[in-house]
Amino acid sequence: MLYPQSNRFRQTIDLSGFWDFLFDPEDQGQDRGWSAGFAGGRPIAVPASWNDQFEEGRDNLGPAWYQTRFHLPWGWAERRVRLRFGSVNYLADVWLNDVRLGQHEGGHLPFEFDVSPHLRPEGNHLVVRVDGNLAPDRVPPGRVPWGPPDTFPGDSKPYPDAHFDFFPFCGIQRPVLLHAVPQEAIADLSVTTDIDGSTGHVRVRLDRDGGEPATAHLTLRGHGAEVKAQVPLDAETAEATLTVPDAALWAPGSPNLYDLTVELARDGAPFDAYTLPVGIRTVAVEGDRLLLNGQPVKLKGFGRHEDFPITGRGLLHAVIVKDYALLQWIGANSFRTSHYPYSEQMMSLADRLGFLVIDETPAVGLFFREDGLERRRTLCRQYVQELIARDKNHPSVIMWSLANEPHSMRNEAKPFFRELYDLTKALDPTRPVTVVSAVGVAEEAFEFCDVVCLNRYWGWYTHPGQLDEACEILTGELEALHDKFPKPLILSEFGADTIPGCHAQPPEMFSEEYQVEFLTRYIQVLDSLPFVVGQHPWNMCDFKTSQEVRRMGGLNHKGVFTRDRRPKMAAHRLRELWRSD
Ligand code: BDP
Repeated sequence: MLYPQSNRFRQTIDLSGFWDFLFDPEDQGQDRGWSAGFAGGRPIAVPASWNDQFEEGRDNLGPAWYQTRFHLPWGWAERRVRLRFGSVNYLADVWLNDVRLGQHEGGHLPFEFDVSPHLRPEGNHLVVRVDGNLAPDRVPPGRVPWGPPDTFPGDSKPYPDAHFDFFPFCGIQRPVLLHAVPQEAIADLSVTTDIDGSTGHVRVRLDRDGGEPATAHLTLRGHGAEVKAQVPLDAETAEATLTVPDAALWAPGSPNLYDLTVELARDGAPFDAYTLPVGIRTVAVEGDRLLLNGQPVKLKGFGRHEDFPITGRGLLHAVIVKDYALLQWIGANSFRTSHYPYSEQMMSLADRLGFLVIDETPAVGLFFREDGLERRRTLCRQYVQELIARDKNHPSVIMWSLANEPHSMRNEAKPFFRELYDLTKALDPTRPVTVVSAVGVAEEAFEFCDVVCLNRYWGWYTHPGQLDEACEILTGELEALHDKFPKPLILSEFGADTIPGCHAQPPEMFSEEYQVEFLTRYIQVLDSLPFVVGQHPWNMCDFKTSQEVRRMGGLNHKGVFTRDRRPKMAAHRLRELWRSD
């Protein structure tokens, strides 16, 4: 799925701004004809979560209604026009000029409609109903009936009752774009790269709308090279390989990108073009090593969240820039998109700035009881397909994560993940696949996953304040895990809640000193085990959660930066540790 762009043949406009908004407490909006437009709405910012924009919005998960009006720009009459939503959490129903366009389930992944037949030159009326409610058969789930074995010891019901540890922000959280493309457009490009000595190979698959004879002209430019290929088209798909001698490879520290331009032409007259940044690199697992461009690589970075005051999970370009600046400052080379796909803007900058990304689906808090299992399976399959369609061309994406901390203790979990793993590999055989687990050696999905990702909190939720014991258990456990699954291992979460400004000597829980000690001791263990190829403390920044007794001030305080991105002592410590090697 190509991100919309503007060029000689394409044009994109962003419908961001102030829309009208209304909660629908009785869920009667549709009966009242709101899909054709409603009166009495209040202004709301799009994109942004709605929860922190008004007093009564925070714990209200909808349904709610959005509307906006727009005129078509000059010259769009002959074009095909698509309407694209970057992320609507959770369930979106969309109408244009009172014509129902469709529904999309699942926040964090884009969806679009061909709206050409429904457009008027002026006075178009776009209406969206958004339902952010939590339910056991949604993914991620919520309002899950209480009880073991699907709840971890120590769990208590949060409010709102999410089955995951971050606030269930709702609304239109990423841009809504209108984009005009030619009638016979380039529909998709899929790029994979390979390296042979110093030569790079860029394989391109082209999908297009319409199968009339035409020619595709491909040009790869950058780093002093200009490589061209010409492919006659007589079907809807075509493939070509571009060979780049002395390729400038993509890697953290040298995020070399080429521009691939694909132009379609007939009888010498071009009628569509698209330019995609391409990074030439390989990623592979060999024994218990993770290889980037054939060289062992170790990940240093964080699990994160898209989370910021007022805007919630809404796209904020400045926060993205700031976060990358902090990641660079601290010496990180990677992050995981815990616990859902991040914005396309975040992903493009990862390509540009050279970060390695573990790209995670929205499957967090999965449980495997019968109620709703089939629907959760269908949704997980959909998310894998949508995520790979969206992110397959990013060189920064080095691994797919199918889920975070599924409650894998039931027999149903293993075949569930086997199916998802096989689907992922069929869609993208080039990248390793993982499941981020909290159940250690009991995680049966590790048998077939390419990389073992484990989250651990010894010294926090268990063995509080006892870091000697914590590190002893951790070491033994990681070794046992490696004996059972001799694969690369990433400690994908470890951390301690820390109240900024709280100090204690000797260190004790919640103090900045304890977080420093905790992360330092864990990292010593991880650095001593050669099969550990990644260390991702939890979390980069403090982030908002539902209310519960463990979450003081409505925040998870495991950030090494505060929610407004100020360093705690641990940030300085990590910087010393990570920048010295
Ligand atoms: C892990 C979860 C993460 C939580 C973290 C914590 O993967 O989402 O925020 O624990 O408790 O279990 O801080």
